Amino acid sequence: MYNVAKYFQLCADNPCRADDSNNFYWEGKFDAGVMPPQVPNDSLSFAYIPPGWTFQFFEHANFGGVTRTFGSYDYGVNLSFGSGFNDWVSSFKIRKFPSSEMVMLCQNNPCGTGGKYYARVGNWASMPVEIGNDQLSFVYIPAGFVFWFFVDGNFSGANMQLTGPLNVYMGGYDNAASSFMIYLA
Ligand SMILES: [Ca+2]
Ligand SMILES: [Ca+2]
Ligand SMILES: [Ca+2]
Repeated sequence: MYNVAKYFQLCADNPCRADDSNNFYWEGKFDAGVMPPQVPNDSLSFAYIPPGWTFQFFEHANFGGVTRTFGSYDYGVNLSFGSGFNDWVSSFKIRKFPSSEMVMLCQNNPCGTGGKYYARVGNWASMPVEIGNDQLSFVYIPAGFVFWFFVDGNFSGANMQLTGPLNVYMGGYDNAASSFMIYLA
């Protein structure tokens, strides 16, 4: 058993098998275009993500199809796969947070007068209340972060991926964003 908090643990069963026969352990950056033998294609049911790291998983091999990203800068994340994602993952990427910086979203441009929201990594199917739907006007994206926004909710409609470091005036997409994802480049 690798009961060490710094290792990723990916399990084909949830809860993970106590004898580790179907568990995969990993430390460090990793691009897995196909699943490891311990956790075959479309079998992943649980992931432990150590603090300071992110886990981005994909519907198809070689980083294709629908994707989501989870992880925290500050604490480990126990991720039980459900709601359509159980026994579904076919490839993944592991990334280390480049810094403690966060993506800053602003309701107004300039930022000072309206709502602000700070985010590191994750999947926002609708906009945080601090910003509101169709009100995003400015984003600061630190180096290493990718901000992917959509003009409709639940990650649909016209969309754009922006890689930091970047200060973004939303331009033609001012007051248009309705959902977004943040992952690490
Ligand atoms: Ca499974
Ligand atoms: Ca799949
Ligand atoms: Ca606005």
